[in-house]
Amino acid sequence: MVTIDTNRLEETFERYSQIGRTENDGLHRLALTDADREVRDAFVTDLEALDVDVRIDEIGNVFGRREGTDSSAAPVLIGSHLDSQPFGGRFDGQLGVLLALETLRALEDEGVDHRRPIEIVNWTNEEGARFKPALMGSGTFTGEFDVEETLDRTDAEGVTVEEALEEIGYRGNEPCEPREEYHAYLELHIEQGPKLEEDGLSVGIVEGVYGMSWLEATIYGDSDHAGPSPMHSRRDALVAAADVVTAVRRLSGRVADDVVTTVGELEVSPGSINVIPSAVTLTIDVRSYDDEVVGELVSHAERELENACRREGTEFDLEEIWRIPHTEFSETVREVALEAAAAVDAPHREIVSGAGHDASYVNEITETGMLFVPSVDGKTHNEAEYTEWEDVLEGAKVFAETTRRLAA
Ligand code: HGY
Ligand code: MN
Ligand code: MN
Repeated sequence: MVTIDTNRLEETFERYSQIGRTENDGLHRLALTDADREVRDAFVTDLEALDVDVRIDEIGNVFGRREGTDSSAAPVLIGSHLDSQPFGGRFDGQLGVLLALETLRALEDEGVDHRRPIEIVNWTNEEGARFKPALMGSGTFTGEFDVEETLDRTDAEGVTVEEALEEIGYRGNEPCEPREEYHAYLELHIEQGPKLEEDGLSVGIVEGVYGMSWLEATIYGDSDHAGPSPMHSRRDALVAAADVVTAVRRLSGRVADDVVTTVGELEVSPGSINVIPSAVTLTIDVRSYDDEVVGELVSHAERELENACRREGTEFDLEEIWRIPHTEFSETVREVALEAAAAVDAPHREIVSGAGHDASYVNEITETGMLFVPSVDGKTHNEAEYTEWEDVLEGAKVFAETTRRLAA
């Protein structure tokens, strides 16, 4: 077994949580901002203190390598992401990186020999909040996204990923691709849902992740004066958009039981109190464990746009900005995790993830698994996001033991 130093883990978690901390104890640490630079610096410093070989790739993924007794063996990769949502929580992503760091520290303390090298990673821009799409670092590393296209992606201000990486000093020299085969990848993450808490369990062994699609629609109306312009002849882009928002909400519960739909962004132009909106841009996020259902949802969303625009006399254009099929994680890694959870006597169950994770793309290149710990009230992407510390410690024990077994 590997012994977790709970005081050290707590100190490190609190120290990282100060970086980009909001006044309500959440995190505002968008990818490639100054706060992200600061937390990356802390991470690199902690890795160097561990005498771990640090390397940074051309889109800023940060790796650390702890050699095993057989340096020719395929390494085990562990980690998650340090970027956050705007006004997100302290546990989403950060917990997974810090439990991986604590695992390396504990192995070092106890002088535990492991055959395989172990690599730790902080993936660039998992959230897709500032730069779309999500899972940008892992998706580029595994060949899902082209490096040049990733570097050219822009945020709402028109800043490119490349400029932002240069700005914070994390445009590394290493190519953004695997240097060798990995033996396995393991990521611990908060559940971001209510199931583990409802079951009174500390650890989830994740079977897979929903498929999802991100759409961006712009509806075009006609700006006119809020006063004299007759109601019957108006072409109000926001009225059509409002129809679409409620219609998208009604899609959940239709098509399949597990369907979830969200309109998270909506931008009105010109945005003046006495001008009829001429254009509205909105995003649509639809998910299901069944990839065919995700495809049907995209068609339903397009039809809702057509209906709303026919009623209001507006036009629209629609772009799918991201699609990822559902993920089924490796049976082998799940078996090792189940044995580890039993060995450390952590109460656990298998579970499916509605939230996207870097592990979905890493699953394309190596045997991959995930562990969950509970989210209080299922709350997440919210400053109130919280996980009880005893659950963190149960998760840490299972994570460290699973890592040790995979690297044996
Ligand atoms: O969108 C997601 O599920 C993840 O939080 N990026
Ligand atoms: Mn996350
Ligand atoms: Mn997230």
